[in-house]
Amino acid sequence: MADILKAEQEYDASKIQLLGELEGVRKRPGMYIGSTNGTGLHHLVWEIVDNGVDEAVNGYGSKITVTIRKDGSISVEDEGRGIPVDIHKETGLPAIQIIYTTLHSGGKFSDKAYSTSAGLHGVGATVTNALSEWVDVTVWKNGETYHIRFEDGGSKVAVPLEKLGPTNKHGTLVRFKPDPQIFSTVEFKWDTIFNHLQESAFLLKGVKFVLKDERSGNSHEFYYENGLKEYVATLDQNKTPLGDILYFDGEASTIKVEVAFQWCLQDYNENLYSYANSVRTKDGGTHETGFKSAVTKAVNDWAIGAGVIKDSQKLDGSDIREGLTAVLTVKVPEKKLEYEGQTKGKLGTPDAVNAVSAVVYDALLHYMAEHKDFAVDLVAKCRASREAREAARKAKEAARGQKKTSKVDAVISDKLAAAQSKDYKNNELFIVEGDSAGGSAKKGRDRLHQAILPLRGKPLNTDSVTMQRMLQNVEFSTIIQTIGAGVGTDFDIEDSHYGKIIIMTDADTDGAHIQTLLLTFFYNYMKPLIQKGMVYLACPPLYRVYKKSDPAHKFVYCWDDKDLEEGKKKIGAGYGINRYKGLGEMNADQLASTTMNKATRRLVRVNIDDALVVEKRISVLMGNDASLRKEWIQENVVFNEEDTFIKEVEK
Ligand code: 1YM
Repeated sequence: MADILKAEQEYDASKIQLLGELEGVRKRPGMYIGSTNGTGLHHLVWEIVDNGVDEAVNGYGSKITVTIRKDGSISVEDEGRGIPVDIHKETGLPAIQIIYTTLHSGGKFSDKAYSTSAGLHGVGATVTNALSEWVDVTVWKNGETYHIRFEDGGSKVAVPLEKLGPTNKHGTLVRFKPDPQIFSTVEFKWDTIFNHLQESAFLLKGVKFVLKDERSGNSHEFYYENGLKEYVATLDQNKTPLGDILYFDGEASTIKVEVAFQWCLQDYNENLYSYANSVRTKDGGTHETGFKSAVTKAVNDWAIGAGVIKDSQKLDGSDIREGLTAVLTVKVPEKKLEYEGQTKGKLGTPDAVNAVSAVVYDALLHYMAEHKDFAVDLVAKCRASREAREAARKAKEAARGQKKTSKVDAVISDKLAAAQSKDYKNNELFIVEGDSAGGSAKKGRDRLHQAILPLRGKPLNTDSVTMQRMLQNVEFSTIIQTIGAGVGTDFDIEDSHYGKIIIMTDADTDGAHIQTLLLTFFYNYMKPLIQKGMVYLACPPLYRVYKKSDPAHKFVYCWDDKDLEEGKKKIGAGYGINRYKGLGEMNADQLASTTMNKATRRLVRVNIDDALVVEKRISVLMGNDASLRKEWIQENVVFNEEDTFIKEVEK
């Protein structure tokens, strides 16, 4: 055994090509951190935080502190054992130096059973070093304080490992400054780090995460004694729950399973968030399969056993999962960890199916037997979901039938001006605030590919009504029929008659409110449209600057105050300014050329797929504070590259 270890070590040591590896990371940062924009920048932080989290997961230390510094650096501190500082025999270098300057060094220095960073463990420290101006690492270990400093992407050991004196602390402090030559932005975002740490704290109950921002003086602590249960409570904070949050955990075939879930009324989505070894599995996988089949089987078995439904009336999984919020985590030993596809978004480990269902099935069946009132209500809700789904399917079929009778769209609503093309993917649906702007939009549109649906007044707030109520609402039933792809669990994006849904409102608070109400509808009932980035906000200009001597020919449109300053310069002396307060103030040509024409318009793509962010949005946006609302829309809406304007947004 010892010989094998030694042989492996020698093999590894021979592979160490110190500078080559760091340079490789700098040449192709995207391979390691995905991108060099703000998202990539924050990846550097996650890599270091993950190392501290791994330490905590393995039982060493229960507090992780992240501090955003004024000088553009950031530091991460844990209370674990401290990174090893002993001298590595083959190279004569301290272990910490190897850990920070070579890739693949993780395995050799760690015997972690479960690691956070999905097979990348040990690489993170080196990647962060390679992409930083400098990194300072302080280690408290064996009663001694150690320090080492790297500069220039790790290529220089600016201060070799040194002892700074005795201590009774233990842990690791890593402070680094990202290299502005690598990143398009080096500004750390409070919100981005806040959300990430909150998610980590939910997943790792009992570990305290502290975020401090020395730029603003803000600080925040996350500590969730009940972990996943509090995660679900936060996700459901704006909803009406049916029963309590259930929590089950256990271990089967060496896989540790933890799950919390709750059903809510008036929520027509399935909200399943899964993780494997603390890494989000966006595309699900075997653990989700196990969870779904256990829930379906337990609910049906209870209902049939209790005589609430007959054998022939078995409920579909999708009807049972309507309105279900669940957070599922599995810890899979490294040896068994498998992913499907390229992106590690889908767990492939076959044993996870049975491990999860073994933990969930018995526990849920038992819970239902013990809580009969809840069980009865739940089954009633599932049956109502089935009925609603069948009604929605009929509505969709009716819409399909109308399509065949060619004069379709006139039938849907006399307000809709349909697109002529049947090339649906290239068609755009403009949902327009007000009849007068709707009229201009109809005149100015590209009839082949652009359809216009004017809305009168404020749409219904779909957050606070049942699906039945929503379906009775003329505005929304028209939108559903116009899009033609169903609604709720029955929604099928393949059937959408439009590749882009564009919300066009005035640039004022009423307009922002209408946007929010429409987005709430799309989020609640046609979520795939948002997830696939098919929902947009139109951006009408705020000003038109013209030459007083030739207003019809010499003018520019301006979208914000910076544009306005440039516009004034461009037009020169003798300029006048039109300020557009609403879409209705533009004529058809103006509206078309500024807001609808593909070549000249600006669109923002709505990009909301983080559930925690969405719940925050709902409390902010449905509240009464219009300025918070506006701020949120500005922060969380992405300007789409394809549509000429780029604004990066962190999630
Ligand atoms: C703020 C960052 O890196 N903490 C940390 C890292 C490590 C250890 C302890 C550690 C691990 C082991 C033994 C072991 C290590 N990480 C790596 C690698 N905090 C931070 N605290 N002794 C200490 O796993 O056996 C190697 S050691 F490579 F994964 F980065």
